[in-house]
Formats: sequence, structure tokens, C-alpha cells
Amino acid sequence: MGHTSLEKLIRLQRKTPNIRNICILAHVDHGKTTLADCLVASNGIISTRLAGKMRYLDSREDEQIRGITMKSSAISLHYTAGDSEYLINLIDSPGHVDFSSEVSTAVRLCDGAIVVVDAVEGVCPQTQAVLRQAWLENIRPVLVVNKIDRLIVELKLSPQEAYTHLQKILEQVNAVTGALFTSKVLEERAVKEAEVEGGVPETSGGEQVYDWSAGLEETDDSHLYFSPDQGNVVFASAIDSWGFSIHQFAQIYCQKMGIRSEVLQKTLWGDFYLNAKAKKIMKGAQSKGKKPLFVQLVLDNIWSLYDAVVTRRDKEKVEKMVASLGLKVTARDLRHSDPKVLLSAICSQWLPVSQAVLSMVCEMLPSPSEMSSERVERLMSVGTRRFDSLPEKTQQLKQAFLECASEETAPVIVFVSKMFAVDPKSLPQNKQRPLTQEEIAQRRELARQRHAERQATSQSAENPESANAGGTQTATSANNTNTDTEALCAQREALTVKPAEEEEEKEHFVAFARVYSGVVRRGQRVFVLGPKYDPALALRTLPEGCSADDALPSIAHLACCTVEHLYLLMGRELEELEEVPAGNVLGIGGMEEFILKSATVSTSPACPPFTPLNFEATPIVRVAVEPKHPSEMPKLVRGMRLLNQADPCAEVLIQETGEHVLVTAGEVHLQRCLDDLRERFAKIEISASKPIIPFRETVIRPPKVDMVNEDLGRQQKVAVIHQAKEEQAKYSEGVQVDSSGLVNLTTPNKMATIGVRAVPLPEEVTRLLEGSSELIRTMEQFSLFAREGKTLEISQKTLEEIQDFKSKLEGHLQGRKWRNAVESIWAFGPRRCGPNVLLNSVEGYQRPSVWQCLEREKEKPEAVTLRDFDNSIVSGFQLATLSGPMCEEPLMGVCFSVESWEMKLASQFAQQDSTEEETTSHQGLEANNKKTSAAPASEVSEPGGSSEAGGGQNRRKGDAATDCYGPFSGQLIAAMKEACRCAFQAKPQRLMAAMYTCEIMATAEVLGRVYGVLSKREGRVLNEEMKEGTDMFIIRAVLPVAESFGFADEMRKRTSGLASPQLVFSHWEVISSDPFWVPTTEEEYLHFGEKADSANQALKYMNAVRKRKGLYVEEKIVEHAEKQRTLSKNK
Ligand SMILES: Nc1nc2c(ncn2[C@@H]2O[C@H](COP(=O)(O)OP(=O)(O)OP(=O)(O)O)[C@@H](O)[C@H]2O)c(=O)[nH]1
Ligand SMILES: [Mg+2]
Repeated sequence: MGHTSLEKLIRLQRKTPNIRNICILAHVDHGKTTLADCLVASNGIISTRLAGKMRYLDSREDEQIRGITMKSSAISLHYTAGDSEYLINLIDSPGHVDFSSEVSTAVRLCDGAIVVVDAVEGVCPQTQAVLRQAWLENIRPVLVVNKIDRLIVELKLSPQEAYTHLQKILEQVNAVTGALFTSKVLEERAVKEAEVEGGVPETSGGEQVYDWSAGLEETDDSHLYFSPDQGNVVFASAIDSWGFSIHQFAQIYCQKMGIRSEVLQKTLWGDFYLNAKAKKIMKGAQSKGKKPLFVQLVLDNIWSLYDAVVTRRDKEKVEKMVASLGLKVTARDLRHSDPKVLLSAICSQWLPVSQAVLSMVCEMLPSPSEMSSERVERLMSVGTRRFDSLPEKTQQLKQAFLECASEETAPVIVFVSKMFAVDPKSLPQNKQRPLTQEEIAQRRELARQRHAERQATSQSAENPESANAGGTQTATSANNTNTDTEALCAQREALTVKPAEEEEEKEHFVAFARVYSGVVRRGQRVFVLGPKYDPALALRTLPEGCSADDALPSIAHLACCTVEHLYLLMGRELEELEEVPAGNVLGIGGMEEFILKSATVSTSPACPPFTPLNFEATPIVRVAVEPKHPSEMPKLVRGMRLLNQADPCAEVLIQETGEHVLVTAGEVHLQRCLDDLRERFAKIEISASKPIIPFRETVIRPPKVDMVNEDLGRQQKVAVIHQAKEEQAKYSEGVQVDSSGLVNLTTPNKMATIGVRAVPLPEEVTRLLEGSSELIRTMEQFSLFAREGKTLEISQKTLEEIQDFKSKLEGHLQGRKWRNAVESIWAFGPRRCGPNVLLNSVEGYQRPSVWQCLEREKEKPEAVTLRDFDNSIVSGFQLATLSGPMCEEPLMGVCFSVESWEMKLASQFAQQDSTEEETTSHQGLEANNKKTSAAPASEVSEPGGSSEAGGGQNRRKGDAATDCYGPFSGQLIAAMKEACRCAFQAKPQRLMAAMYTCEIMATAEVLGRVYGVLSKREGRVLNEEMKEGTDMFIIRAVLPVAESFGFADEMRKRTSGLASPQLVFSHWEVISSDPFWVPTTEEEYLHFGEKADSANQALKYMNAVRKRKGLYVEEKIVEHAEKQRTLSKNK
């Protein structure tokens, strides 16, 4: 089969119903790239012999070396079925968890997916993840059960056993789909119910009608499941290049057996058998102990082929089989020493995998023009904004999506899911192309002139006199030739050399994109919409019918740019295109200035930005990087910026400490990023720190047992309190701590006193807060707007979510201690949305609640206003929660309750000596009321800003605000921060460690070693189960991130490569040991010795962080100094 010509592909790009945009998804190593090889080989791009070995789409060197895919890459293929021709835009994706963000970028551009499952390993964690991703993006999957050869060669199953095994695998896959479907139906039902409830006025009677018909029973889900008789399953062995669907076998046997192929297609899979006498297909193979049709007609044949070719190497039998199948095998293949070569040669003719897979793809997966309206709405509704709330013009664009039209009038809509860097040399415009006749002639002329010129100069050098004497004519003619040649040279250089040189300096990015509507052309002007672009706002500002060609006022998150290059993505190669019609995957060049990672591109300003990609992995591994030579810092900075753009998941930031930090999803990802930095983006030597492990700081309830598990008696508690009193000394001046942990602190100018107490939040609350940060941010924004006198539109759905969040919080915060707590939440922190809470327990101080967005429809509560400096308290809290006292890591799960806040008025302060002190907060409040009604509070900026806030207030406070301790608001922030820190320290403090979950598959022999490695690294096994139908065990465990580096490697080494774990960030966990613990009881001394530093893991972690941050670390460095001295004296 020849190489498909570019023209043909371009022609096919216009036939939208015959386009399929698909990706290959699977768990790591299940054979995606190998399968892609087979498909690529069917187009003659690589040879069939190399298919499966070359892994053509793994174009990076490290991908080839490690044998795993690290990025998604696309290739356009051509497929002919009968008389229709198809264009298949295929994207191969990585299966390793570290690169799951690459999967998201691939899935977004597709309409369908090939989910590959290893026939031995079955459904693995990433299989579930990719099925979920496909589900969330609303794309339709088909299934390829790969590596069937392993059932024959490795597991040595009989055909009957293999059949049972395959049934189990299908069940597993369908169970995952079923779970996704159920949750969706239930969710939809909940939404419907909510809508009904919301719509029906409450007076309509208390009776609730429960409509069961909206439930699961009614919804038809049969089309969702994978079943060979539905035609959405292929069984394959990509490495041996064969694969089949039931359809193919039905075709083969319908003639042989004289049974209609439709009947065979329904019965080849399932509990059917052949009654040879009656020549009928009957049901109930299992109960009657008969061979199912699938075993008899399909698996038996394959098994006997493997038996003849691989196991017994029976040449005669092979020849017979080949003849009976009507295949042609070359003598060279027949004689080859490796039986696999022969096997491939036979199978690739008999059951070519590309044929099976591609025909399934074309039949079962939708074309771009069949996009469902549900999917369109989901793509267009950003975050909390619902489709119905979009401007009308924007809603009209839905039609363009559905039509997927390539007419001139159709608006261009393109989504860019990632930017990838390409070597400038491999860009088609820089590639060497064969010279045209004209150019050859030009070059010949050029060479001739240069030759003549050289001769002329050598001549004139030989006899300068004659040249001088020769008169002016020769000289001028020589000059002429000279200038001519120079001009020509310059021209030629301009054509070739120069651009190449310049290009080398610049990294080239190509946008990985898909056209959803319209035709993109080279040189076209388009709008680039950032993720936060708001079409409603832009439509109001922009003139009617404007385009990206016009000079327009600047609008947030909107830029105009020109489409410079369009490419057809062909794996390692790119082909230049002039235009790309709707429904195709493509590459766009020249957008690097405008797009960071992903964006929406359109010719219509009404187009909304697409929903952000949902990434499954959280970047967690951070390292600080620096150049080997400090002078190369600018190169590093530039390199990091490029890396940030080129990787969908990597984050690059400069920490407060000034370090350049790289955050990645895992160890393998980290390695790849560093390699990219070194070799591609910065091109300098860099050194990376050890991974920076994040911790959180928290407080807990006083423990009931001591370190040796003895009950902490009453006496000891007293001792602890004593200790606390002693520790009073370590607090700074003006701080009072009572035995219950209440901290009272006065500002340096003695104007304000605050009382703060730290309380641990229940675990569920912390988790809830962590999961709801988006909502909290919305609430925060609402309050901010409210303070500025504006209102923020929040959709009904979001409001419901907030209400739900609030009631959940109320549910968790029960008991006397938490009475009214939810209502009196003052703020969340750090960064105003974190998992810590500031409570307002100040008697008599009422402030607008954080829940005010929920109360908007209700009668406005009588105007409650902010007290002066309310924001300073919040800022102080934000600072305190951002970095805790243990090792300056963020806090988590801590509630700070402000129990008193007393302020003296400035006037009183001025006369403080003469009059008695008057410190009631009510007076302060009244004064504020007046002030705030006159000038709306503007002190809503960040900590730094609040010191200048409220000009009126400064004037009024006059002398007080400019006392010798600096602005008062600043003092209050500092005091609040200090008070929080002291309150925190007054409680038992703990570190929290980030935890990974991992799932390890291992055989029984290596199980012991797996446990060994886990326990050495403080891992905890959650459960262990046997995988059905195999001798594998699945172990689920959690492991601290701090102990995870090198874990995968060690595991592989210790188990000789049999177990390879994948780590995914899961949660934060409190480390139970107290970093400040010193032995106090006799038992503890006995147990741990005087210093007790061997057992204290938390202390080790804490000190390591402190050291890294350059903080003071209390450590005894010289040990047993006397002994050493005595030793040396004795010498
Ligand atoms: N026995 C057998 N091995 C296979 C088959 N297909 C692939 N393999 C092997 O499985 C390994 C992984 O194959 P890849 O194609 O790189 O797997 P992948 O799914 O692309 O892996 P990632 O991209 O890293 O997730 C390779 O060693 C292949 O040779 C198959 O059908 N049978
Ligand atoms: Mg791969």
C-alpha cells in the first residue's frame, strides 16, 4: 500500500461525514502505541514489518528509551471501506498517570475513543480514569481487548478458559461504564427535582409527587455497554498484528456454513452453541456443557495457529493452514528463525488488526457533524455559568457547532488544547525541498560568476600593472560583476541561510487544535479568547458586526492575531496547509505570543471560551532549579517560561524566597521537564534541588495517650499546663495566654486588644473546605462586589451549591462548641479560600456574613456594617494561615475564633492620661456606622493596600494613625497575625504530610518484597485482593509523598520489574507524632533515651523544611564533647 498523498487527505478534509477524530486511551503499557503502529503501517507510512517495534508516534528519544509515551501526538490516516473513503485523525495518548493531563488535551479534540485493555491485566486504575474522562467529555468509546496472545503463550489458557476470562474483562469494563451512567442519571434526576421544587410555589400543597419514571429503569442504556455482538469490541494482539471483531468472523462463516451473517453476528458471542446434527444454533451452551460458538469458531482456530507456528513449529501443518486460509507467505518468512515473524506474516493477512479497528471506528464512532447538543452546551458553558445565561448571540453559535459547516459565512471556531514545541528544522517551511529547474539554473549561473570573479582577482593579483593599465572599462566591468554577485549572494542568503539562523534562536510552538466550525485560512485575522473572557461584556462594548481586522478597544482576555501557518499533523512530520475546514484536527503556527497553554480562537466575539480542560492529576512534586553558572539566569528564566507553555500540567513559579520552582505531577514527569529544560528550552546546565515536599501545619485536640501509649493522667495534664505557663516567657511582650489557650494581644500603641483562640476543625470540615474552594472564591467575590456597592450575578445552580455547602458545614459543626459557628464565619484563609476559618465571636459585633449571597432575595437584614479595620483582622488572619509557626508552611484545618476585639477611640487615646479608659466596642461601632455610610468602605484590598485604605479614616484618626509605631491598620494586621500564631502554639501542634495512593499489581512470589518496600517507606496497606482469573494480587496503599522519591524504581528493582506502582496524590494526613515532644515520664526516657530524636519523624521533617528555608534550627551539633576531649588527652 502506497503512501497516501497529501492531496487526497486535503480532499477528504472537506467531507465532514467521513471524518473521524479519535484518540487511543488506556492504562500504561496496555499497547496503545503498538496498536497505533499497526494503523500507521496500514497507510504505508512505516513498513508492516516494523509495526509494533518502531512505536512511530513515540518520537522523543526518552520515550523510546523508557518505552512509555509522554505526550499525545496526532496523525491523519486514510481508510477505504467499500466505496467510501474516510479520513481518520488519530491521537495517541500516554497512559502513565504523570501525563494524564496530556490525555485531557487529546480527549477534548476527539469525538470518539479507542479504549485499549490488556487481556491479562484487565481494568486498571488508569483504564477507569480514561473511561471517566471520555464520559465527562461526552465522547463515545469503543473497546480493543489487546494482548490476547498473552493468554495463549504466557497464561497458557485453553480456548474455553480464555473465553470465560474475556467475559470477565468485559464485565469489568462495563461495570465502570455502568457506574458512570448511574451517577449521571441520578444527578440529572436530582437537577430535575430541584427545578420542579423551585418552580412550584410552596402553596400548591404539601404532597410530594415522586416521579419514578425519570429514574434508571426507564433510561435505555444498552447502547452504552461494550459487547462484541454490538460491534464495538475488537479482540487483538497488536504485537502480532492481528485483530478481529465478530463481524469479520460472521462474514467468514456465513458462506461456509450457510447461516445468515446477521444471525451469526448475534450468536457468535454469548451462550450459543452449534448443533451439528440439526445444523442449528441453539442457546444454553453452558448448561448443556457444549462449546460456545465463540470458542468453536474463533478461539480454537487462533489457538491452533499459535500451536502450530509458535509452540510446535510444525512446518507442514502451517503450510496446510496457510493454504486453507488462502494466504500467501513468502519462503523467507516460512524459513525465518523467529516464529513470531511467520506468525505476523500469516496473521496480518488473515485478520489484519488495522482493518478490524478502523472499520469499527468508522462504523461505530460519530463524525464531527454528529455532535450532540448536550456536548455543545457543555463545551460552551464556562465554570459556574450556565448555557441559558449566555447572551443570545452566543447561544446562537450553538447552531454553528451542530452544523459543523465549512461555508464562507460560518463563523470560525477553533479550540487549542495545548501548545507543543517543535524543532524549527522540522517545520515544513524550513525543510529542504527539491530545487526547481529555475533555481538550479540560477545557482549554476551564480557558481559560474563566482568562478569568473575568482579568476579575475587572481589575475589582477598576478599582474597588477596590467589591471591598472587596462583602463577604466575592465575595472568597472569587474566591479559590476562583483556587485551583481554580491546582490545575488545576498538574495540567496536571504532565501535560505538567514531565516534558519534566526529561527534557531526562537523556539517554535504549534497549537494542537481542532476546528469546530468555519474554515481557517492562512493569513486570517482571528480573536484569541482567554479562559476568563466574557462574551456578554465584549458584546456590550464592541461595535456591532466588528471583526478581528478592525481596530478595536482593548477588552480583557481578548486578543487579535493572524493565523500564520496551518499544519496537517503527521506524527513526527508536519505538512503545510493553506486552509482547514470544520471538523478537523490541525496544528496552527505563530500563536505562541497569544496563547499560553490553551485557548479558544474565533472570528466572532460572541464566542464563549470553552470549558477548561479537566485535569485528573494535581501537580505536587516541586523542585527548585538554578543554573550551574549564575550568569545564565536569564536563559533559565526564559527556558522555564517556554516549558510552562509547552507542558499542559507543569507549573513554574518564583517562590517568596526567590527560588525558581518547577511543579510537576510526579517523578517521571519531573525528569522529563528537567530534560526538556536542559536540552531544549534553556540549553544550559542546570541543577535541581531535591524535591521540595509540601507540608501543612495544624493543631489537634490534646492527645489522650503519651508516646509509650500510657494514658496521660490528670497530673500530667497539670504538668502540661505548667509547661504552658513556663512557655509564656517565650511569647513576646504584650501577649497573654491563659490556660485554655486564649491569647490576648495588644497593639504596640495600646489602642486595640484582640483575643484569639485556635481550635482544630473536624476532619470532614477540612475536607469539605478543601473541595469547595471554587465556591468560596465565588462567595468572596460576591462580598467584595457588595462592599463596592455592586452586585455579582450568580447562577441558580451555584447558589444551590453554596446552600448545600453551607448545610453540610452546619451538619459537621455540631455541638455546643460550634453553636452558631457557620453563621459567624468571618473569612476563609489563606488566600481567602483555603481550608482554615476565621470566626467572629466578638460580642456585639455584627458584620455582613460570608453567606450574604444566599440572602439576596430575602429581605435585606437591617444594615449591618463593617467596623473600622475589619479588613486588617482578616489580613492578619490570611498572613497567619499562609505560613505557620512550625516551619512557615500553610495551615490547614484550623479555626481561629476572635473572642474579643476592643478598640479605643482616637480622641480618647489622645486624652488617655487625663480621662479614665473607655473601651467599649459599641461606641466604636457607632462611630463607624456614621463613617461607612458617608464613604463606602474601600479597605478591601490585599494586606499591603489596607494601610492606605480609607483616606477619611486616616484623617479622622489623625495623630493616632501616624504614631511612632506606624500606621494603625498595619499594627493591627501584625497584632492579629501574632495573636493567631500564639494561639496556634498554645495548642498541640502537628505537621500534616501529603499522601499518595498507589495501586500495585504483583504476583504472589514478590508480594513479600512489595510489603517490605512499602513498610520501609512508611506506607500503609489499605487492602489486598486477588485479581480474578489471574495469579496477580492488587495492593492498595497510601504512602507519604516525602518518602516516595525513588519508590517506583526501588519497587521495580526489588521485584525484578514485576511490580510497578503508579502514584497519585490523594490527601493530607496528620503525622501523629509531636515535633516538639520531649520525654517527660520515666517510661518515655527508658524508651527513647534522653534526646529522643531517633523516633521523631515529624521533627525531622520540620527541621528539614526549616533548614531549606534558612530558618533557625535548634540542633545540638557537638555531642559528647567531653568524652572526645578525654579521648584525645589519653592519646
Ligand atoms: N504480548 C504482547 N505485548 C504487547 C502487545 N501490544 C503491545 N505489547 C507490548 O507492551 C509494551 C507496551 O506497549 P506500548 O504500545 O508502548 O504501550 P502504551 O500503551 O503505548 O504505553 P504508554 O504509552 O506508555 O502508556 C511493549 O513492550 C509492547 O511490545 C500485544 O498485543 N501482545
Ligand atoms: Mg504509548
